[in-house]
Amino acid sequence: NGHGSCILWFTGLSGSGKSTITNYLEEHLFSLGVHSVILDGDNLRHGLNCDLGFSEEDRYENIRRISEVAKILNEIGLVVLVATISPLQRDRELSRSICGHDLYEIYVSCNMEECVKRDPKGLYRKAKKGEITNFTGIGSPYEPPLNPHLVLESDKKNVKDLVREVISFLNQNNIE
Ligand code: GGZ
Repeated sequence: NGHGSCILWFTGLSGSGKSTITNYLEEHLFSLGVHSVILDGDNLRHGLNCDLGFSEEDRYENIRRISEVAKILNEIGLVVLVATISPLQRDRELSRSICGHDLYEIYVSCNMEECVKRDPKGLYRKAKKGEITNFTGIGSPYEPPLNPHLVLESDKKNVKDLVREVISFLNQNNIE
């Protein structure tokens, strides 16, 4: 697009830190005078995507809708921060084909053990007891991105450092 604003697409396991990172990043960008908007998979599932579950088809539709919204918001000049598990390569390719070259894929990498330890909503516990059947990483696959623009090691670094890494990535690539 003509104004150089981007879509930052954060993918990673539940509990990897996508929401925390995007929230800090939004604040940080605001302090730099850059307006951004967060599209958080978990939040959107209460409204726009409240008819969708976690089957492969529903996740696909979830990603498709989020991509279309991201594209519209980006076209009006906002930096868009997408935080969604988006576990499948195929679905992330779809978002790329909808959003085009303004989309940057950021892999929030966190080992499973750490995610299970954090378990902020007790979902891993439920999944292990069989109360949630298709939980990502337990009964449902997560395919790590093969060629992400940026990897954030959230099991090794704190949120502030990770946000700094995103900002310097944007600066290095002249992205706003
Ligand atoms: C994965 C699930 C599931 C299952 C409920 N699998 O960590 P959270 O709680 O706050 O965020 C997760 C959110 C995942 O929504 P996404 O839209 O990001 O998923 S996807 O991109 O795969 O469509 C998790 C909660 O919903 N949650 N059940 N079975 N996550």
